[in-house]
Amino acid sequence: MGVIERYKEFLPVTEKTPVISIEEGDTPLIKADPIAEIVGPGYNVWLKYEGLNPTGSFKDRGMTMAVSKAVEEGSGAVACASTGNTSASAAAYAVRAKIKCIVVIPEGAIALGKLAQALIHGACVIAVKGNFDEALKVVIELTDKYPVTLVNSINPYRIEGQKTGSFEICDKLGFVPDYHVLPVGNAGNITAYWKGYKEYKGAGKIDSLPKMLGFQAAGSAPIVDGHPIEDPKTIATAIKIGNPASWKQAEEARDESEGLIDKVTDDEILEAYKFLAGKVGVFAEPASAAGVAGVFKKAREGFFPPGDKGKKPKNIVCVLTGHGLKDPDRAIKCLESPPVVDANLEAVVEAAGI
Ligand code: AN7
Repeated sequence: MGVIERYKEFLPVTEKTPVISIEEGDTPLIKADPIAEIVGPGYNVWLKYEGLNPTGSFKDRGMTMAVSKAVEEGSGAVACASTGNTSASAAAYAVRAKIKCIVVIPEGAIALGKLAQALIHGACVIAVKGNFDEALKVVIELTDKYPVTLVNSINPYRIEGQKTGSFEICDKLGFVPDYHVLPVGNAGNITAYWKGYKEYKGAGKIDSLPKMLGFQAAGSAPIVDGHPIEDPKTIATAIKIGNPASWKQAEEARDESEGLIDKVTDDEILEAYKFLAGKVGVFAEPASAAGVAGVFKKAREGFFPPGDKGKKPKNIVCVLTGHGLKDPDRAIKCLESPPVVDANLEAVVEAAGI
């Protein structure tokens, strides 16, 4: 069962809405003690592993809604600009809906796995000589002028679907986390999670709200720096976005929740990326590691008040937005190549250091 079926009472769907689903959602919430140890005593850290969605990222939660509503409204085509994951998701859901999918990507700037996905699902993939922000501008114009539905997160149904992530966290934990941590790119997801928590509270399902902690990459941190970034830079290509569409909503989530939006350097992102894979056993893409890098940074700064002995631990949930296999080049680039030895026992034993 996908997120529409499971959470339809909270979603703008009716009996008539055709549900286009690939069984998204219901992703694991993994306890990450090695991260909690760094935060300090009295804390639990949980990883919402969105990389285990059908196309390997959180985008599927929003795409099931956006594509279902597009089909309900009679649309025959969807389009998006993308740093990669949105395009992979849109392409797959368009296949399920039997409609056309147009994907506009910044040339040479999306991770290999994501490009492979959009292509193999048969989307019409167009690379433009520009960055994500420029690609989005073109797609907005395209969908304004032609009968094609925009499925970037400006589409309100995307936010509706993505808010189900909050519901799952509360349902699985049985309580509300104290801190909700996530990377911020175009700022749709922080908007969606905050909406989800508020609606669950409004419905009486939970009785408190988390503080929202968002993290941008230092070279593309428009919200933190307070102005659009014309030429954003970061190895975390998913969040290489200089002028987020949901900027205002992200600030609202930050302020209403008494949280923060901060930035982390590429070195900090890579450190968290390797820590997740090497110490926790969970492989997430670099952008996803930005949230965890933020937790490390804030822990170093003494942001998290020390837990009280004997009291209930505080809980931090980090959303790992995309699977590590999306960007295999990055993993290989930031590590040493394996040694090549002769194909005999001695050589392998020696190389293994047994
Ligand atoms: C892994 O695919 O914008 O702040 O075009 O792929 O909601 O934009 C991706 C964004 C975080 C940021 N982590 O989320 C796209 C795109 C991963 C992502 C983000 C993205 P938003």
